[in-house]
Amino acid sequence: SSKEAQEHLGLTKEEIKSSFLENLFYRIGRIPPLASNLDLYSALALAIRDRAFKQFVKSTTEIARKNAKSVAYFSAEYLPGPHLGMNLLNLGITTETRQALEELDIKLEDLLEEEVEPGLGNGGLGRLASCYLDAMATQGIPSVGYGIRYEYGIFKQEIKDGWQSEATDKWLHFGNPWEVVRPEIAYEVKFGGKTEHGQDFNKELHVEWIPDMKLKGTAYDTPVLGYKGNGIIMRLWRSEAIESFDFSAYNGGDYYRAVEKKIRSENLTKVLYPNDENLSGKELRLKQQYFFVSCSLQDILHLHMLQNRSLETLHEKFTIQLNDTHPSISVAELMRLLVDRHDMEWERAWDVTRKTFAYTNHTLLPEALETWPVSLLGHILPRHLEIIYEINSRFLHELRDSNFSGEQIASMSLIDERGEPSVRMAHLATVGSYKVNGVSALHSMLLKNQVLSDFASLWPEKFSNVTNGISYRRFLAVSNPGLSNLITEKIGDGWYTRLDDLKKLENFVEDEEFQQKWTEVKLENKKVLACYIQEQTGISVAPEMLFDVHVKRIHEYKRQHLKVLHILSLYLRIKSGNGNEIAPCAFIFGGKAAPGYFMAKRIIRLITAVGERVNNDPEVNSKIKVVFLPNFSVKQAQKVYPAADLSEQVSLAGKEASGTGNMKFALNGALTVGTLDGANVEICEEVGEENFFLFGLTTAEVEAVKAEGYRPYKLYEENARLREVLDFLVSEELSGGDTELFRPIYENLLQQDPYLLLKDYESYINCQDHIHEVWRNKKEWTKKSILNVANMGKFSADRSIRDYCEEIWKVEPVRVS
Ligand code: 26Y
Repeated sequence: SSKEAQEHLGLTKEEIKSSFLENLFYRIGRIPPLASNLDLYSALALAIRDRAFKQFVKSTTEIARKNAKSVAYFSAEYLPGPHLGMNLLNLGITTETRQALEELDIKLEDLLEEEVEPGLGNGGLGRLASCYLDAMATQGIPSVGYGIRYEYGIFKQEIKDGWQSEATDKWLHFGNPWEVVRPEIAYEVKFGGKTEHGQDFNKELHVEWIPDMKLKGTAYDTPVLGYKGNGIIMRLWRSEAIESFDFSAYNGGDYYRAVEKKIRSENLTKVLYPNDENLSGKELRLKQQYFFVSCSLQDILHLHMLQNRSLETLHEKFTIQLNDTHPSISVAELMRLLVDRHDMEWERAWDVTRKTFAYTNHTLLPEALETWPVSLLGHILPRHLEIIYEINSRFLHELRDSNFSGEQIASMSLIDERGEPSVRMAHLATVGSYKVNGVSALHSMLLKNQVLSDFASLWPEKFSNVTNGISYRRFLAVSNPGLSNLITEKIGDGWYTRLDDLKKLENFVEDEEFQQKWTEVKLENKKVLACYIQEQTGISVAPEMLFDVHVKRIHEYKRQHLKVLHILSLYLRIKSGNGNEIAPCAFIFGGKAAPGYFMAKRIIRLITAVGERVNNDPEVNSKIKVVFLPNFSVKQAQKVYPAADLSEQVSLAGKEASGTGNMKFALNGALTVGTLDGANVEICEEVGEENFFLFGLTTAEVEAVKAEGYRPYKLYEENARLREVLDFLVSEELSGGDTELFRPIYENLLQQDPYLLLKDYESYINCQDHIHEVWRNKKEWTKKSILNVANMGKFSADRSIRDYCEEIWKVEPVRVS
């Protein structure tokens, strides 16, 4: 019976030990003396995965019994990070497992190091999706995370001669103990061909889509545990050929052609696109989006019909959250499934569709708003293009009846007719959803008043904000045990489920013994990171230095190069003998550049060049060090945040939708230097301006500067010290002779400077001088650090998920023990 099966899944030390050994023997085929760390890790992971599935089965049984409303989170990206440590925490068996392994002379920490993380996303958006699965599971929200099982995730970044180079991410190479394949859960997906409009036997109009290619998506499930209780799954689709082998071709003797079809089908989910800004007209990318959306929607309709009689109540049992526009073809696909496959009338279907989807926007950057050329979309998805035109024609009709001008109507249309006609996916998502939200207060305001302002005036109640949040169980409890234990000693462990509890730390801010321990923990974490840096880059940094950290995707709008200008200014100051005020500091960078993003790759080269110069100059290298940590990932991030003193959040105001790294740093006691952008605004509000280093223009000031006609060259001429720094960029000294190396950056800053580095320069440098002053007063710094952590309660993903549940989804938790 299932009860018996689950009795093997106990949580005592003895039970964990015996099932670990069983898994090692029966599933890995090894005994401890002959096993590698990878074997041991795999056996432990399998033992833990079984326990995670047990929680999932319990939760699902209860949800089914109640026929409760569920959330389907649609995301083309996930960045779950390593599973093992989190699952142990969530099952409450970290100590028991450590002891069980110790009795076998195995160190848990060694096994944790073995795990290869699934890099199935680019950055913030993918990581957010994973934080939300964690929070939904914790709160017992009936939910599934749907996505794509990329065989190769985000590329592995290596630094060669100072440049980024990309290698494939073979994350499945040694197998994946966390997933279970479900060959019986598979759906057919069609592409290309044509449509035929005719009448069915009842003389009803009927559309038939005759594709020229079909494949199937198979489900791969990974359990995601909540803290001490519920379990949900992340269901990722892998593309496969419908027949694994083309028998007619094979029998005809053409073995090669028989296999070719299989290979072509499997290509679809082969690799994640490593871009996080524009990706114009990539056919395979559109196919990926449609593929996962179609599988997921078919799965949802199937699950709905198991328990309900009609698809007309779909929106009462499911709500689907679109993580940006990447899954927004869903709107047309659900219409197709309801109208063409399930014979629902257009109006009914449209009503159900608009009550089912909600859309989260993650960017205001015009170049990042997705559009698909009409010709491409019609070629790959002919029926969907017809449906989009039908939705659009009805929508524009509605607008004509309201008081919109012709110009407004053209700008709201789902089709952009200005150049090559293309479909505006954000408009499709907005029209097809019952709610649209941004990801921070500032971003939601700008979304409503600028990017989608006409839609907001048409449907004001449709727009809302849900400020992003993070999994602090991962980014504090698991990754920073030193600080976690210190916090728990003082205020108990209630903060594991109620982050607001951290507020109690304010009572101890003047407690000198506590302050002392606080700095000791940070120093310990810095020693660990210093070792890791040494190992990874060969650069030695002293743990006593101020660790000034800038980790995130490399983008001009995020302004890593503003940080570089600051470093160069310090370098020149030290060289000219004016460096006494500068506290010893290590500048630590990390982040990937999209492989085709010229400027971003130059910026990486610039950082490594500055590093070579600075780190090898005995006149400066006792004062400053510059490190570029290759291959930033969730796993690496968990080593970095706990050791940071200063968090760099320096995007141009109005450009960073939210940021979530900013939250992870502050939660680990780093102080932030930042602009009034994204969630920085709210972090600053929570921790207090006196505990946050603000600089730079506001969004309104940025707009004013641009409206006036910004001329960066003028600033270059006026500010001698800035000029010295910029000229150093193209000096032989920095580039080792190749003065053309950084000229593109130099020219860009002097001619256009689209992200106003020169405008914010003075304010940034002054702010950094102030930071060094505060840093020298250790007690002052420590108090600010404690107050930052104490006021991070708002930024818990648990709170974000509660907001989504209450204001958007109207979904209730279903809890199990
Ligand atoms: C269309 C394709 C090229 C594409 C792929 C990935 C476009 C965008 C992306 C990823 C965007 C992303 O990561 N956005 C970030 O989302 C975070 C979570 O809301 C925000 O905190 C962060 O400010 C935003 O840049």
